[in-house]
Amino acid sequence: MGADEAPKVPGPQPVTVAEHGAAHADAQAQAQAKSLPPGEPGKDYTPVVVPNGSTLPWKVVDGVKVFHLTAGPVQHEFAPGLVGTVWGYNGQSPGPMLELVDGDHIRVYVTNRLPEKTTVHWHGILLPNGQDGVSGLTQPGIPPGETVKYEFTVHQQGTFMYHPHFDEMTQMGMGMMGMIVIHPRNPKGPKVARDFSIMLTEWAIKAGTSRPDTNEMSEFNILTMNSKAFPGTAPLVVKTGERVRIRFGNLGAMDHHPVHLHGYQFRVVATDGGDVDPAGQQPETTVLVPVGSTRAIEFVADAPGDWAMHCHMTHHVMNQMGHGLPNMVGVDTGDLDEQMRKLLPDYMTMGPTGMGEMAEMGMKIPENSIAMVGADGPHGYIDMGGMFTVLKVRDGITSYEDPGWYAQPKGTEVVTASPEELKRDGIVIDPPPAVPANGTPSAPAATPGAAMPHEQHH
Ligand SMILES: [Cu+2]
Repeated sequence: MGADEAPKVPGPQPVTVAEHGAAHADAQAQAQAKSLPPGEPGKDYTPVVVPNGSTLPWKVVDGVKVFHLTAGPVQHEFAPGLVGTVWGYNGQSPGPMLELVDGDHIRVYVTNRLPEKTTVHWHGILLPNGQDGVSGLTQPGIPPGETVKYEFTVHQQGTFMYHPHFDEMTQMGMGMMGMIVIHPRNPKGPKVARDFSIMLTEWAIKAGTSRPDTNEMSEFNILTMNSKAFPGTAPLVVKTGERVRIRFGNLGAMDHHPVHLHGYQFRVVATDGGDVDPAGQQPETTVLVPVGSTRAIEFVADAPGDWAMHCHMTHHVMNQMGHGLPNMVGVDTGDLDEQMRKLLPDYMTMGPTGMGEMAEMGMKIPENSIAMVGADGPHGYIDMGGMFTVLKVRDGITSYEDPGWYAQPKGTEVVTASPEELKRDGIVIDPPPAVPANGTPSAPAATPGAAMPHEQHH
Protein backbone atom coordinates (compact mmCIF):
# COMPACT_ATOMS: atom_id res chain seq x y z
CA MET A 1 0.00 0.00 0.00
CA GLY A 2 1.50 3.36 -1.01
CA ALA A 3 1.71 6.25 1.44
CA ASP A 4 -0.92 8.23 -0.49
CA GLU A 5 -3.43 5.35 -0.13
CA ALA A 6 -3.04 5.04 3.64
CA PRO A 7 -6.20 6.03 5.49
CA LYS A 8 -6.06 8.74 8.14
CA VAL A 9 -6.34 7.10 11.50
CA PRO A 10 -8.61 8.98 13.92
CA GLY A 11 -7.61 8.93 17.55
CA PRO A 12 -6.17 10.97 20.35
CA GLN A 13 -2.79 11.19 18.67
CA PRO A 14 -3.42 10.82 14.94
CA VAL A 15 -0.39 9.96 12.88
CA THR A 16 0.25 11.90 9.70
CA VAL A 17 -0.23 10.20 6.36
CA ALA A 18 3.51 10.25 5.82
CA GLU A 19 4.27 8.69 9.23
CA HIS A 20 1.63 6.04 8.78
CA GLY A 21 2.91 5.06 5.32
CA ALA A 22 6.49 4.90 6.52
CA ALA A 23 5.49 2.76 9.48
CA HIS A 24 3.65 0.41 7.15
CA ALA A 25 6.59 0.10 4.76
CA ASP A 26 8.85 -0.66 7.70
CA ALA A 27 6.59 -3.31 9.21
CA GLN A 28 8.13 -6.19 7.33
CA ALA A 29 11.67 -5.00 7.95
CA GLN A 30 10.88 -4.76 11.66
CA ALA A 31 9.35 -8.22 11.70
CA GLN A 32 12.45 -9.58 10.03
CA ALA A 33 14.67 -7.70 12.48
CA LYS A 34 12.86 -9.46 15.36
CA SER A 35 13.36 -12.83 13.70
CA LEU A 36 16.21 -15.23 14.47
CA PRO A 37 18.68 -16.94 12.11
CA PRO A 38 17.03 -19.77 10.14
CA GLY A 39 16.75 -22.87 12.36
CA GLU A 40 18.68 -25.86 11.05
CA PRO A 41 17.76 -29.57 11.12
CA GLY A 42 20.09 -31.65 13.27
CA LYS A 43 21.32 -28.53 15.09
CA ASP A 44 18.11 -26.86 16.22
CA TYR A 45 15.76 -29.83 15.93
CA THR A 46 15.30 -33.51 15.13
CA PRO A 47 13.38 -33.61 11.84
CA VAL A 48 9.80 -34.85 11.97
CA VAL A 49 8.98 -38.03 10.04
CA VAL A 50 5.99 -37.86 7.69
CA PRO A 51 4.84 -41.45 6.94
CA ASN A 52 3.88 -41.67 3.24
CA GLY A 53 4.67 -37.96 2.89
CA SER A 54 7.46 -35.43 2.71
CA THR A 55 8.87 -32.20 4.10
CA LEU A 56 8.85 -29.08 1.90
CA PRO A 57 12.41 -28.14 0.90
CA TRP A 58 13.56 -24.52 1.33
CA LYS A 59 16.51 -22.31 0.65
CA VAL A 60 17.86 -19.45 2.71
CA VAL A 61 18.02 -16.05 0.99
CA ASP A 62 19.41 -13.18 3.11
CA GLY A 63 18.41 -14.89 6.35
CA VAL A 64 14.89 -15.73 5.14
CA LYS A 65 13.61 -19.29 4.63
CA VAL A 66 12.07 -19.35 1.16
CA PHE A 67 9.46 -21.97 0.21
CA HIS A 68 7.38 -22.61 -2.89
CA LEU A 69 3.99 -24.34 -2.91
CA THR A 70 2.18 -25.12 -6.15
CA ALA A 71 -1.52 -25.97 -5.87
CA GLY A 72 -2.76 -28.32 -8.58
CA PRO A 73 -4.28 -31.64 -9.63
CA VAL A 74 -2.55 -34.84 -8.50
CA GLN A 75 -2.88 -38.52 -9.41
CA HIS A 76 -2.81 -40.08 -5.96
CA GLU A 77 -2.72 -43.72 -4.88
CA PHE A 78 -4.77 -44.24 -1.68
CA ALA A 79 -3.85 -47.92 -1.41
CA PRO A 80 -2.72 -50.48 -3.97
CA GLY A 81 -5.62 -50.71 -6.43
CA LEU A 82 -7.10 -47.22 -6.03
CA VAL A 83 -5.72 -44.13 -7.76
CA GLY A 84 -7.71 -40.93 -7.39
CA THR A 85 -7.68 -37.67 -9.33
CA VAL A 86 -7.33 -35.28 -6.41
CA TRP A 87 -5.95 -31.79 -5.72
CA GLY A 88 -2.89 -31.10 -3.62
CA TYR A 89 0.37 -29.19 -3.39
CA ASN A 90 3.62 -29.95 -5.22
CA GLY A 91 2.17 -33.16 -6.66
CA GLN A 92 1.13 -34.56 -3.27
CA SER A 93 -1.81 -34.92 -0.94
CA PRO A 94 -1.45 -33.93 1.78
CA GLY A 95 0.91 -31.18 0.67
CA PRO A 96 4.46 -31.39 2.00
CA MET A 97 4.92 -30.48 5.66
CA LEU A 98 6.42 -27.06 6.45
CA GLU A 99 9.04 -27.54 9.15
CA LEU A 100 10.12 -24.36 10.92
CA VAL A 101 11.78 -23.15 14.10
CA ASP A 102 10.37 -20.49 16.44
CA GLY A 103 11.77 -17.15 15.23
CA ASP A 104 12.19 -18.16 11.57
CA HIS A 105 11.29 -15.49 9.06
CA ILE A 106 9.67 -17.20 6.07
CA ARG A 107 8.56 -16.33 2.55
CA VAL A 108 6.19 -18.79 0.92
CA TYR A 109 5.44 -18.37 -2.78
CA VAL A 110 2.14 -19.97 -3.79
CA THR A 111 1.47 -20.75 -7.44
CA ASN A 112 -2.07 -21.67 -8.48
CA ARG A 113 -2.36 -24.43 -11.12
CA LEU A 114 -6.00 -25.20 -10.24
CA PRO A 115 -8.90 -24.36 -12.56
CA GLU A 116 -10.27 -21.91 -9.96
CA LYS A 117 -8.97 -19.38 -7.45
CA THR A 118 -7.33 -20.45 -4.22
CA THR A 119 -5.53 -19.03 -1.17
CA VAL A 120 -3.46 -20.51 1.64
CA HIS A 121 -4.60 -20.01 5.21
CA TRP A 122 -2.00 -20.71 7.90
CA HIS A 123 -4.19 -22.45 10.46
CA GLY A 124 -3.21 -21.65 14.06
CA ILE A 125 -0.31 -19.38 13.09
CA LEU A 126 -0.09 -15.98 14.78
CA LEU A 127 0.59 -13.51 12.00
CA PRO A 128 -0.31 -10.11 10.56
CA ASN A 129 -3.93 -10.05 9.45
CA GLY A 130 -2.96 -9.47 5.81
CA GLN A 131 -1.16 -12.83 5.72
CA ASP A 132 -4.10 -14.89 7.02
CA GLY A 133 -5.19 -16.13 3.60
CA VAL A 134 -8.98 -15.74 3.74
CA SER A 135 -10.21 -15.02 0.22
CA GLY A 136 -12.24 -11.83 0.05
CA LEU A 137 -11.65 -10.98 3.72
CA THR A 138 -7.89 -10.56 3.98
CA GLN A 139 -6.73 -10.96 0.39
CA PRO A 140 -8.09 -11.45 -3.14
CA GLY A 141 -8.23 -15.07 -4.28
CA ILE A 142 -5.16 -16.16 -6.27
CA PRO A 143 -6.36 -16.54 -9.89
CA PRO A 144 -5.34 -19.64 -11.87
CA GLY A 145 -1.81 -19.21 -13.21
CA GLU A 146 -0.80 -16.51 -10.68
CA THR A 147 1.81 -16.62 -7.93
CA VAL A 148 1.58 -14.67 -4.68
CA LYS A 149 4.01 -14.22 -1.82
CA TYR A 150 3.23 -14.77 1.86
CA GLU A 151 5.82 -13.47 4.31
CA PHE A 152 5.92 -13.45 8.10
CA THR A 153 7.97 -14.37 11.15
CA VAL A 154 6.78 -17.24 13.34
CA HIS A 155 6.72 -16.53 17.08
CA GLN A 156 5.37 -19.77 18.52
CA GLN A 157 5.99 -23.50 18.49
CA GLY A 158 3.82 -26.55 17.97
CA THR A 159 1.75 -28.34 15.33
CA PHE A 160 -0.37 -26.38 12.85
CA MET A 161 -1.88 -26.81 9.38
CA TYR A 162 -2.37 -25.03 6.08
CA HIS A 163 -5.32 -25.22 3.73
CA PRO A 164 -7.20 -23.10 1.16
CA HIS A 165 -9.72 -20.51 2.31
CA PHE A 166 -11.51 -20.28 -1.04
CA ASP A 167 -14.21 -22.81 -1.99
CA GLU A 168 -13.13 -24.82 1.06
CA MET A 169 -15.70 -27.57 0.65
CA THR A 170 -14.40 -28.41 -2.82
CA GLN A 171 -10.72 -27.76 -2.34
CA MET A 172 -10.32 -29.51 1.02
CA GLY A 173 -12.64 -32.32 -0.09
CA MET A 174 -10.27 -32.76 -3.04
CA GLY A 175 -7.31 -33.18 -0.67
CA MET A 176 -5.74 -29.72 -0.32
CA MET A 177 -4.16 -29.55 3.12
CA GLY A 178 -0.82 -29.86 4.85
CA MET A 179 0.85 -29.81 8.23
CA ILE A 180 3.12 -27.15 9.74
CA VAL A 181 5.53 -28.01 12.53
CA ILE A 182 7.33 -25.23 14.40
CA HIS A 183 10.06 -26.49 16.69
CA PRO A 184 11.02 -24.58 19.85
CA ARG A 185 14.27 -22.63 19.58
CA ASN A 186 15.42 -23.96 22.96
CA PRO A 187 13.57 -27.23 23.62
CA LYS A 188 12.62 -28.08 27.21
CA GLY A 189 11.69 -31.46 28.62
CA PRO A 190 12.82 -34.94 27.63
CA LYS A 191 14.24 -35.25 24.12
CA VAL A 192 11.99 -36.94 21.60
CA ALA A 193 13.77 -39.48 19.40
CA ARG A 194 10.97 -40.21 16.94
CA ASP A 195 8.55 -37.46 15.96
CA PHE A 196 5.76 -38.28 13.48
CA SER A 197 3.17 -36.16 11.66
CA ILE A 198 -0.16 -37.57 10.47
CA MET A 199 -2.95 -35.62 8.74
CA LEU A 200 -6.39 -37.22 9.05
CA THR A 201 -9.04 -36.68 6.42
CA GLU A 202 -11.94 -38.31 4.60
CA TRP A 203 -13.04 -38.70 1.00
CA ALA A 204 -16.12 -39.76 -0.94
CA ILE A 205 -15.06 -41.70 -4.04
CA LYS A 206 -17.65 -44.09 -5.45
CA ALA A 207 -16.20 -47.54 -6.19
CA GLY A 208 -15.00 -47.67 -9.77
CA THR A 209 -14.60 -43.86 -10.08
CA SER A 210 -11.57 -41.73 -9.32
CA ARG A 211 -12.81 -38.23 -8.43
CA PRO A 212 -13.82 -37.31 -4.89
CA ASP A 213 -17.45 -36.21 -4.66
CA THR A 214 -16.96 -33.03 -2.67
CA ASN A 215 -20.70 -32.39 -2.35
CA GLU A 216 -20.99 -35.48 -0.16
CA MET A 217 -21.79 -34.61 3.44
CA SER A 218 -22.00 -37.92 5.29
CA GLU A 219 -21.11 -40.97 3.19
CA PHE A 220 -17.31 -40.85 3.27
CA ASN A 221 -15.83 -44.15 2.14
CA ILE A 222 -12.08 -43.49 2.12
CA LEU A 223 -10.70 -42.54 5.52
CA THR A 224 -7.03 -41.67 5.44
CA MET A 225 -3.85 -41.00 7.40
CA ASN A 226 -1.61 -38.77 5.27
CA SER A 227 -4.05 -39.53 2.43
CA LYS A 228 -3.42 -43.30 2.61
CA ALA A 229 -5.91 -45.99 3.58
CA PHE A 230 -4.69 -49.26 5.12
CA PRO A 231 -2.98 -51.30 3.72
CA GLY A 232 -1.47 -48.24 2.00
CA THR A 233 -0.35 -46.65 5.30
CA ALA A 234 3.36 -46.92 6.13
CA PRO A 235 4.21 -48.28 9.61
CA LEU A 236 5.72 -46.06 12.32
CA VAL A 237 9.06 -47.68 13.19
CA VAL A 238 10.59 -47.02 16.61
CA LYS A 239 13.45 -48.52 18.65
CA THR A 240 12.48 -49.92 22.04
CA GLY A 241 13.01 -47.31 24.77
CA GLU A 242 12.76 -44.27 22.52
CA ARG A 243 10.54 -41.35 23.41
CA VAL A 244 7.92 -40.89 20.68
CA ARG A 245 5.77 -37.95 19.69
CA ILE A 246 2.91 -38.31 17.22
CA ARG A 247 1.28 -35.15 15.87
CA PHE A 248 -2.21 -35.48 14.41
CA GLY A 249 -4.11 -32.90 12.38
CA ASN A 250 -7.68 -33.22 11.12
CA LEU A 251 -8.93 -31.27 8.10
CA GLY A 252 -11.66 -33.70 7.08
CA ALA A 253 -15.02 -32.26 6.12
CA MET A 254 -17.33 -33.63 8.79
CA ASP A 255 -15.80 -36.15 11.19
CA HIS A 256 -13.76 -36.03 14.36
CA HIS A 257 -11.45 -38.98 14.83
CA PRO A 258 -10.74 -40.75 18.13
CA VAL A 259 -7.33 -42.29 17.40
CA HIS A 260 -6.53 -45.25 19.60
CA LEU A 261 -3.05 -46.67 20.20
CA HIS A 262 -2.69 -50.26 21.39
CA GLY A 263 -0.17 -51.37 24.01
CA TYR A 264 0.53 -47.94 25.52
CA GLN A 265 -0.71 -45.13 27.67
CA PHE A 266 0.23 -41.68 26.45
CA ARG A 267 -0.13 -38.02 27.37
CA VAL A 268 -1.68 -35.38 25.17
CA VAL A 269 1.14 -32.82 25.36
CA ALA A 270 -0.04 -30.12 22.95
CA THR A 271 -2.86 -28.78 20.80
CA ASP A 272 -2.65 -26.16 18.07
CA GLY A 273 -3.33 -23.71 20.88
CA GLY A 274 -0.01 -24.54 22.55
CA ASP A 275 1.60 -26.91 25.02
CA VAL A 276 -0.59 -28.55 27.64
CA ASP A 277 0.79 -27.80 31.10
CA PRO A 278 2.27 -31.07 32.47
CA ALA A 279 -0.11 -30.89 35.45
CA GLY A 280 -3.03 -30.96 32.99
CA GLN A 281 -1.77 -33.70 30.70
CA GLN A 282 -4.45 -36.33 31.06
CA PRO A 283 -3.32 -39.94 30.57
CA GLU A 284 -5.11 -41.50 27.61
CA THR A 285 -5.17 -44.45 25.25
CA THR A 286 -7.34 -42.63 22.70
CA VAL A 287 -6.98 -39.04 21.54
CA LEU A 288 -9.90 -37.26 19.93
CA VAL A 289 -8.72 -35.11 17.03
CA PRO A 290 -11.57 -32.73 16.17
CA VAL A 291 -11.98 -31.20 12.71
CA GLY A 292 -9.77 -28.13 12.43
CA SER A 293 -7.46 -29.12 15.29
CA THR A 294 -4.13 -30.70 16.00
CA ARG A 295 -3.11 -32.90 18.92
CA ALA A 296 0.35 -34.13 19.87
CA ILE A 297 0.84 -37.21 22.05
CA GLU A 298 4.00 -38.51 23.73
CA PHE A 299 5.05 -41.79 25.28
CA VAL A 300 8.11 -43.94 25.82
CA ALA A 301 8.04 -46.95 23.51
CA ASP A 302 9.07 -49.52 26.11
CA ALA A 303 7.01 -52.47 24.80
CA PRO A 304 8.26 -54.15 21.62
CA GLY A 305 5.69 -55.46 19.16
CA ASP A 306 3.38 -54.59 16.29
CA TRP A 307 0.87 -52.23 17.89
CA ALA A 308 -2.23 -51.19 15.98
CA MET A 309 -3.00 -47.47 15.85
CA HIS A 310 -6.34 -46.54 14.32
CA CYS A 311 -9.42 -44.37 14.44
CA HIS A 312 -11.88 -46.11 16.77
CA MET A 313 -14.95 -45.20 14.70
CA THR A 314 -15.52 -48.64 13.22
CA HIS A 315 -16.79 -47.18 9.94
CA HIS A 316 -13.48 -45.33 9.63
CA VAL A 317 -11.46 -48.55 9.44
CA MET A 318 -13.40 -49.82 6.43
CA ASN A 319 -12.56 -49.10 2.80
CA GLN A 320 -14.89 -48.35 -0.11
CA MET A 321 -16.88 -51.57 -0.38
CA GLY A 322 -17.90 -51.76 3.28
CA HIS A 323 -20.42 -48.92 3.19
CA GLY A 324 -24.00 -48.71 1.99
CA LEU A 325 -24.67 -52.46 1.90
CA PRO A 326 -27.91 -54.10 3.04
CA ASN A 327 -27.62 -55.59 6.51
CA MET A 328 -27.53 -59.37 6.08
CA VAL A 329 -26.07 -60.36 9.46
CA GLY A 330 -28.06 -63.29 10.81
CA VAL A 331 -30.13 -63.75 7.64
CA ASP A 332 -30.59 -67.36 6.57
CA THR A 333 -29.85 -67.11 2.85
CA GLY A 334 -30.46 -70.86 2.22
CA ASP A 335 -29.46 -71.75 -1.34
CA LEU A 336 -29.72 -68.12 -2.54
CA ASP A 337 -26.05 -67.89 -3.54
CA GLU A 338 -26.23 -71.18 -5.43
CA GLN A 339 -29.34 -70.04 -7.32
CA MET A 340 -27.89 -66.58 -8.03
CA ARG A 341 -24.62 -68.01 -9.38
CA LYS A 342 -26.56 -69.66 -12.20
CA LEU A 343 -27.20 -66.10 -13.40
CA LEU A 344 -24.16 -64.25 -11.94
CA PRO A 345 -21.18 -66.60 -11.55
CA ASP A 346 -19.43 -64.31 -9.02
CA TYR A 347 -22.50 -63.66 -6.87
CA MET A 348 -21.97 -63.67 -3.13
CA THR A 349 -24.45 -62.44 -0.52
CA MET A 350 -22.81 -59.70 1.51
CA GLY A 351 -22.07 -60.63 5.06
CA PRO A 352 -24.63 -63.15 6.43
CA THR A 353 -22.07 -64.12 9.10
CA GLY A 354 -20.62 -60.61 9.41
CA MET A 355 -18.22 -58.85 7.11
CA GLY A 356 -14.90 -60.15 8.45
CA GLU A 357 -14.25 -62.87 5.93
CA MET A 358 -15.60 -61.24 2.80
CA ALA A 359 -12.54 -59.28 1.71
CA GLU A 360 -10.43 -62.30 2.59
CA MET A 361 -12.47 -64.46 0.22
CA GLY A 362 -11.49 -62.18 -2.63
CA MET A 363 -14.88 -60.87 -3.62
CA LYS A 364 -15.13 -59.32 -7.07
CA ILE A 365 -14.72 -55.53 -6.89
CA PRO A 366 -14.96 -52.84 -9.59
CA GLU A 367 -11.83 -51.69 -11.38
CA ASN A 368 -9.93 -48.91 -9.55
CA SER A 369 -11.43 -49.57 -6.14
CA ILE A 370 -10.28 -51.06 -2.87
CA ALA A 371 -12.05 -53.82 -1.02
CA MET A 372 -13.71 -53.16 2.31
CA VAL A 373 -10.68 -53.93 4.36
CA GLY A 374 -7.52 -55.71 4.70
CA ALA A 375 -4.19 -57.21 3.97
CA ASP A 376 -2.36 -60.41 4.75
CA GLY A 377 -0.73 -60.31 8.18
CA PRO A 378 1.64 -62.62 10.03
CA HIS A 379 -1.27 -64.52 11.64
CA GLY A 380 -3.84 -64.48 8.85
CA TYR A 381 -5.89 -61.73 7.29
CA ILE A 382 -5.92 -58.26 8.91
CA ASP A 383 -9.51 -57.19 8.31
CA MET A 384 -8.92 -53.48 8.82
CA GLY A 385 -8.84 -50.63 6.31
CA GLY A 386 -9.02 -46.84 6.30
CA MET A 387 -7.46 -45.02 9.24
CA PHE A 388 -5.32 -47.89 10.44
CA THR A 389 -1.57 -48.18 10.74
CA VAL A 390 0.98 -50.10 12.82
CA LEU A 391 3.48 -48.81 15.36
CA LYS A 392 6.42 -51.22 15.06
CA VAL A 393 8.59 -51.17 18.16
CA ARG A 394 11.78 -53.26 17.96
CA ASP A 395 14.76 -53.93 20.23
CA GLY A 396 18.15 -52.68 19.07
CA ILE A 397 17.34 -51.76 15.49
CA THR A 398 19.90 -49.71 13.57
CA SER A 399 17.59 -48.58 10.77
CA TYR A 400 14.04 -47.30 10.61
CA GLU A 401 13.25 -49.33 7.50
CA ASP A 402 10.13 -51.48 7.85
CA PRO A 403 11.41 -54.40 9.99
CA GLY A 404 8.64 -56.76 8.83
CA TRP A 405 6.23 -58.44 11.24
CA TYR A 406 6.98 -58.91 14.93
CA ALA A 407 8.08 -62.38 16.05
CA GLN A 408 6.25 -62.91 19.33
CA PRO A 409 8.39 -64.55 22.01
CA LYS A 410 7.45 -68.17 22.64
CA GLY A 411 4.78 -68.53 25.27
CA THR A 412 3.23 -65.10 24.57
CA GLU A 413 1.07 -66.10 21.60
CA VAL A 414 -2.66 -66.82 21.68
CA VAL A 415 -3.22 -70.57 21.35
CA THR A 416 -6.23 -72.86 21.15
CA ALA A 417 -7.34 -73.87 24.62
CA SER A 418 -6.45 -77.48 25.40
CA PRO A 419 -8.94 -79.87 27.09
CA GLU A 420 -6.53 -80.08 30.04
CA GLU A 421 -6.54 -76.31 30.50
CA LEU A 422 -10.33 -76.14 30.21
CA LYS A 423 -10.65 -78.88 32.82
CA ARG A 424 -8.08 -77.28 35.14
CA ASP A 425 -9.89 -73.93 35.07
CA GLY A 426 -13.41 -75.36 35.24
CA ILE A 427 -14.51 -73.99 31.86
CA VAL A 428 -17.54 -75.92 30.54
CA ILE A 429 -18.42 -75.35 26.87
CA ASP A 430 -22.14 -75.68 26.14
CA PRO A 431 -22.96 -77.49 22.91
CA PRO A 432 -23.78 -74.99 20.13
CA PRO A 433 -27.51 -74.23 19.67
CA ALA A 434 -29.18 -76.43 17.04
CA VAL A 435 -29.63 -73.69 14.41
CA PRO A 436 -27.53 -72.55 11.47
CA ALA A 437 -24.34 -70.75 12.48
CA ASN A 438 -25.60 -67.53 10.85
CA GLY A 439 -29.03 -67.73 12.38
CA THR A 440 -30.62 -66.65 15.61
CA PRO A 441 -31.59 -69.48 17.94
CA SER A 442 -35.37 -69.96 17.78
CA ALA A 443 -35.53 -71.16 21.38
CA PRO A 444 -33.74 -69.47 24.29
CA ALA A 445 -30.21 -70.82 24.62
CA ALA A 446 -28.86 -72.23 27.85
CA THR A 447 -28.64 -69.63 30.60
CA PRO A 448 -25.64 -67.45 29.79
CA GLY A 449 -22.80 -67.85 32.21
CA ALA A 450 -24.28 -71.03 33.66
CA ALA A 451 -20.89 -72.68 33.42
CA MET A 452 -19.32 -70.07 35.64
CA PRO A 453 -20.14 -70.03 39.36
CA HIS A 454 -21.77 -66.69 40.21
CA GLU A 455 -19.35 -65.88 42.98
CA GLN A 456 -16.68 -65.36 40.29
CA HIS A 457 -18.63 -62.55 38.69
CA HIS A 458 -17.66 -59.77 41.09
CU1 LIG B 1 -12.46 -41.61 12.40
